[in-house]
Amino acid sequence: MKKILTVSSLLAIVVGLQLLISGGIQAAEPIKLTYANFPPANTFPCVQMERWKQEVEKRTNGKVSIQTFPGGTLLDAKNMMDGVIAGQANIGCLSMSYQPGRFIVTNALSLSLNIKSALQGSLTLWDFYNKYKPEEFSKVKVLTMFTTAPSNIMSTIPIKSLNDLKGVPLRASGGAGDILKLWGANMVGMPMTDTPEALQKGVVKGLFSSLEVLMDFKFAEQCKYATITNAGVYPFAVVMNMETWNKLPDDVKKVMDDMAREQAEWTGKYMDDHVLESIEWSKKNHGLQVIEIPPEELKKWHDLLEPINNKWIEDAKAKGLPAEKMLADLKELVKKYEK
Ligand code: 3IO
Repeated sequence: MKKILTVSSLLAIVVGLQLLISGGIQAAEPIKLTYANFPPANTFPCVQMERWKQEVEKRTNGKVSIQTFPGGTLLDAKNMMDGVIAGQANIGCLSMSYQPGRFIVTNALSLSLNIKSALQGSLTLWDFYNKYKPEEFSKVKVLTMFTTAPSNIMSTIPIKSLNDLKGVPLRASGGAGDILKLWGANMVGMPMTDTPEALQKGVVKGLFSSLEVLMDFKFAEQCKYATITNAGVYPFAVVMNMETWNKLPDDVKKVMDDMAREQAEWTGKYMDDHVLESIEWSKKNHGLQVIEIPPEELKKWHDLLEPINNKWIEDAKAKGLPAEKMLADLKELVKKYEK
């Protein structure tokens, strides 16, 4: 009896110790991942980054630990994709508009599609990406995608008509930039992160993007006018280095895969709410004037954008893509997520 007790208690000690050690190793040495982002920490791409980090750490019970690098401290706006492919960061968040030719399929989100909200744009983009799994993302693991809310003109001078817009230097990028050009503005292409300085120096008289930047970049200090055009969203992707992904345990991969669409939805909602907050903040603190174009006039602005979609079809076809079918599918998705 005494001997049996000893053997079983010894066994219990051994098993207990093993659990302790493995648990201890797991707690002491989580899988560490770096996550690079280009704009400042308070802007929406970084807010969604922190939310993703927290949820992944929670849902993997601390098995994964993510170190975030906002403000271009690890990779900047234009190096994001190549930096992640090269492994300079494990994860990166990029604005596809900075390399329009590189992300031709998913940049279709910034065509003339009448997307009304970031939530609608984000869910549309996520489904569209999954339907076509475009070549341009084959070297990375895509963790999520989302879009901004529709773009509007923020400017230091009031813009109430197409005539007012003629030749005015305004910052935009990619597909949103093509929209400004068709409206006759003097489009100046640059990443969002170069815009504060360009505005300060007077190189541009405003910008064309989603309105939450009035507050987050304090553009409302200089841009006292917002002309509501609701045209063109900017698509974003969060990508992981493929080797990093392949080495992750299956349970961690599952947590990340299960979060992908949810993260798109979360970010879309956050953006839509934050745009409203930003408009109120800008009115209250900087006397922002919101300029509404009469509907029949605004229709003319939107009708001018027809060539954008046709040009995309031409370019996509030249790359051997089923462009007409893709655009038809994209329009279907936009309709599906209208509500
Ligand atoms: C954007 C980019 C970085 C931080 C906040 C932002 N809000 C809207 C955008 C989209 C845009 O204009 C861009 O350059 O990607």
